[in-house]
Amino acid sequence: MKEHEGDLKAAGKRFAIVASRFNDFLVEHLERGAEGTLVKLGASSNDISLFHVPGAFEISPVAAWCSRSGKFDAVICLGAVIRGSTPHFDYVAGEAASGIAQVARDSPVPVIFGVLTTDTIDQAIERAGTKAGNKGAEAAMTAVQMSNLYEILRRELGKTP
Ligand code: INI
Repeated sequence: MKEHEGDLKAAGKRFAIVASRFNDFLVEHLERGAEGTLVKLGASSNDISLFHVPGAFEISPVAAWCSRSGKFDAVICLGAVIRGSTPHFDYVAGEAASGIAQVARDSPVPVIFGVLTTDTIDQAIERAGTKAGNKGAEAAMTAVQMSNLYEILRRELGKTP
């Protein structure tokens, strides 16, 4: 059996981070977690571009643009949607998730979901670098692994359909 898996080497790769300003006291930690992880895995800071959008609802169109630009090997989407602070949580969180999933399916490069969707601010804080790790750092690891898997897929199977 031939087994294929992307490794965690980021040297020479270019990354776009699309991050929302809403709840930026949390999202900034995700940004730092993502950038730190990419650099730790070998990426150069000069090869990381950060695009800010107002809220999680606005992430997917910008992620789509980045993903089709040919300038990045992966796109990392970061944000925080908290149920406690909005009656339209379900719309914002749902659209962020389904919008990003749609972009990922149509994209020639991996598009990674690093958006926190939690019931409370405390749960979000836990996932932004305290008790439950840093979702931005996890998203960055996933981006590196997937970009290397896409490289294998291109080599083995040709261009994306
Ligand atoms: N955007 C977020 O990223 N997180 C939230 O928790 C949030 N709340 O609470 O409403 C939120 N709303 C703004 C939304 O993403 C759009 O920016 C806005 O609706 C304009 O399109």
